[in-house]
Amino acid sequence: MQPGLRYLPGHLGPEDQRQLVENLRAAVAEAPLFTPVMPRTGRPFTVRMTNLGPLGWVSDRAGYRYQPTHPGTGRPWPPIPGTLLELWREVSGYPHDPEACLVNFYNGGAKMGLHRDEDEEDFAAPVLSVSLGDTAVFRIGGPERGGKTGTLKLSSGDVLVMGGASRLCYHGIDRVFSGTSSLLKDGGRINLTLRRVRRP
Ligand code: MD3
Ligand code: FE
Repeated sequence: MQPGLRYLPGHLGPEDQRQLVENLRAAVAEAPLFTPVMPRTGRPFTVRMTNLGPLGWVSDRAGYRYQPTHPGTGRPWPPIPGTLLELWREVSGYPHDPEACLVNFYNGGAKMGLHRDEDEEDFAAPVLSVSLGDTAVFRIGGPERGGKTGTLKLSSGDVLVMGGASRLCYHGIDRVFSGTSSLLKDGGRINLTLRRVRRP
C-alpha cells in the first residue's frame, strides 16, 4: 500500500449505492455518456464517461482538460449529488468541496491503462473514488512509470482516498468481472472520482 492511500471497503451500504445509481440515471439522461478519444491519435477509450459538478474532465484529439460544459450538448454538467459531497466532507480531510466528479462506465471488456491524474492544479487535495456494480482489478504503482505495481479488487460500495504521496502514483483498471454484482440492471461497473481542480 502507498502512503496516503486509504482503502475503505464497503464504506457505502446497499441503500446509499442504490440511491447513487438513481442519481446517476437522471444525470446521464441530462449529460449522456460519451466515448473519449486519445489526444493526437484519436484512438477511443474502452471506458465511457460523463461528469458532474462545475468542471468535467474530457479527452479529445486536442488533449486532456477540464471544462464547464458537456462536449456533446454544450450544457453545464449536472450537479454533484449531496451524498457524494457529504462523503467528501467526511473522508477527504480537505477543507474545500470537490469541483469535478468524473463518472467512468466499464462494460465487461473495458479497462484503463496505467496513468497519473495530473491535469489538476491542486495536488494538495486527495482524489476520492467510489466503485459501484461489478468488481474490478485496480492496479497501483509508484510515482514513476515502470516501477513495481500491486493490485487490489474493488467491489461495489468500496471507497478509496488517494492523498499524500499516493495522489501522484500510476494506477489503472486491468479488468472487470462481469456478473459479480446485481446493482446495475444491465451489468458493468461505474467508478466515480471526486476531484478538486483549481487551487482554492
Ligand atoms: C490513485 N479511475 O478516473 S479509481 C480515473 O476505477 C481513474 O475508474 C479508475 O483512474 C477507475 O482517473 C481508478 C481509483 C483512483 C483514482 C484516482 C487516483 C486511484 C488513484 C489518483 C491517484 C492515485
Ligand atoms: Fe486516474
